[in-house]
Amino acid sequence: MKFTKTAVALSAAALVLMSACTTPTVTGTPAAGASDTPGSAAGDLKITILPKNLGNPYFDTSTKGMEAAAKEIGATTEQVGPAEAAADAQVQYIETATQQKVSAIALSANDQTALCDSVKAAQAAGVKVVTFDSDAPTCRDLFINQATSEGIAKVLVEMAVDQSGGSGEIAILSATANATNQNAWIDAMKADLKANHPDIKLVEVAYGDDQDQKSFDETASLLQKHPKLKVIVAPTTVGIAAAARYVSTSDAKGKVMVTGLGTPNDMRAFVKDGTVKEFALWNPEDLGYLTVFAIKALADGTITGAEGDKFTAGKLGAYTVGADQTVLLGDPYKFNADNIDNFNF
Ligand code: RAM
Repeated sequence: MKFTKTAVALSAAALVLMSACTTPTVTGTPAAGASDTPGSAAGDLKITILPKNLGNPYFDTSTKGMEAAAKEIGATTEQVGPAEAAADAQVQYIETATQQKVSAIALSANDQTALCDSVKAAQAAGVKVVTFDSDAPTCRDLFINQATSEGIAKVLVEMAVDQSGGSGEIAILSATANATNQNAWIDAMKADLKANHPDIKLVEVAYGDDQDQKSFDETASLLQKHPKLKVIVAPTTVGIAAAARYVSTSDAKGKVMVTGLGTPNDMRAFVKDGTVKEFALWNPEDLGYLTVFAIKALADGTITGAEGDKFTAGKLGAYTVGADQTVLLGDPYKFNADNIDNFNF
């Protein structure tokens, strides 16, 4: 399986990813073949990486994959971004990248549509805009999707069903209220619950805004408001870690299970102490790596974004563009006490 092989192979280097920065910063790989016009040859390829927020280990890991791919193909990357996940805070970075005439922006969008004016201005200036992780479907050139919304929702619901015993109250602790990715996953979860699990009641969707403290406080509030709660599902790496930390030292430990999408390194202690039975994710490093190879293919004309277009993404192998200019990384993967020590990211 692509995910497993790669994740294990990457394990040696991954602990360095856990360092966090709290203020907007710029990081990057050294310039290769500098040019001040948008380039198409790999040597001219300049990529601005714009995650939802900085200081989030998930994006530290996807950026690491982008930098590795950029090094392989001789492209240049620069990571910029806001400290807090908000669409308006991302606009200025898109505008700056446009003025700098970079070749492409790799964007995890904090809102489906709010970034589209600045995205369209970037495109008009010759900049390719490729979303990864969280989409802006009406304006980007290509979306690199970690897994289908239905696939992610199915795994989240399966874990909630298993950990609740198939009935009773569950709550969702999400990221920001406008996040394209979490909202798509939550909609698909609601449909799955309604169709297949009528005995499970989703009592609340709370928003921790991908901030540790807010997610921690929202967890306390969910537990207080819903004394019969059985499972908190947090489809965000920031939210699940904060929820598990709160529950692990509260009376709810052992009564309310925490699950969702997390990184193995964030969740390891909570799996070992029994707060978390099982959670899921894909490999964010692979997502970043694939994104840069897709950008290269778009920039050099190997693909246009049309369904059926094919390109090769280095060590990950061959990919085909699907419907709606989307490239799919693969399926989510479940982590539990039996396998978590095989992963280090
Ligand atoms: C957080 C972000 C990101 C999401 C992961 C699961 O890091 O919200 O967009 O994909 O969680």
